[in-house]
Amino acid sequence: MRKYSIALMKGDGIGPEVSQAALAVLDAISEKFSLDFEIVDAPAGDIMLKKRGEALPKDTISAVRDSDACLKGPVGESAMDVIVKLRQMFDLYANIRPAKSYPTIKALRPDVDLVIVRENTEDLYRGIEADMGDSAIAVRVISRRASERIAEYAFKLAASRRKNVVAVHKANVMRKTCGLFAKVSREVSQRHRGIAFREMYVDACAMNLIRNPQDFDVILTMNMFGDILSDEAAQVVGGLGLAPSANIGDKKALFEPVHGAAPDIAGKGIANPIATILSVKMMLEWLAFSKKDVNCAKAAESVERAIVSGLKKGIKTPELGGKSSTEEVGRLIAKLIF
Ligand code: GGG
Repeated sequence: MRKYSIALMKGDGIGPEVSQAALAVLDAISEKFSLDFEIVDAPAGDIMLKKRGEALPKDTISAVRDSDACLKGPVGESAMDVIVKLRQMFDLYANIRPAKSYPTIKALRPDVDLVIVRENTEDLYRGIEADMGDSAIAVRVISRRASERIAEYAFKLAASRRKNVVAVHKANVMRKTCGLFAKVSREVSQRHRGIAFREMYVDACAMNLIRNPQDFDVILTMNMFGDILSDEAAQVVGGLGLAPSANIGDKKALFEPVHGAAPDIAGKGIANPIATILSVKMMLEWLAFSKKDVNCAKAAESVERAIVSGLKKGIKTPELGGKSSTEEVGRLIAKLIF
């Protein structure tokens, strides 16, 4: 039986509830696919800031460093000190955010299947900001190295999908930063002649995600545009409650729902755990690839199968029109794992 150590960061707000539901699914996977997951608590977020004065304590960083993979719930106001810092610390340069239509879910179209590949380590999210008299300024960092490796990631991913990449930028206005990203994307596209490539300004992309979402396969973009477009893409296919993500580096990876801590519904038992459960699926896919573990690949397929089957049975939280609680969705999806 292969054993994996998973650093679990439950996070703030609805984080503990959705994480608990995902753990129920992970337990079922463990049993059905002979996989042993050792869950290591790795607390972080507003809750730790309040308790210990730091949102990302050193022992949590060590737990992430020593783990095979990290599963993270949403954090509240300390996102910059937790997730943005972890991405930079562990060089998790590729933020992968799929948006897919699922049966029985009200979406703009039933045939959306796209992935946003977002550069995850630089841009305005590098956090270089300063007060300047009555103004405040921010520095936007876009490097050739980071642009090239994320573009390579996007083209390689597209090769396993519908072979179509759209690079999203705003190079008509941000000539230097977006200009470099666009130029490097173009250069990388020349190395992948079998993949269709086009460019789109971010404002047009925002519109086309509503107008023709089914036309997108892989969207390649920078950090902040990717953050914004991925919330929009999630809504196109039914909402943030269904949106998972992966933060992938060469050696390490962290998986988390796209959504935030949603303090307004925390503790009510109505948060949708599917985004976190789909993040577990992405974690299993990454373990399958990085550890060459066929059982993890089979387990990943079973998670999506169980979710689809659950949705068809009406296992849904209230925002999707269902009556199930967070705990029920986790428990019932876990029962459908085979
Ligand atoms: N709008 C969804 C949300 O609040 N996501 C959490 C968040 O802001 N994470 C920071 C990031 O992904 O860069």
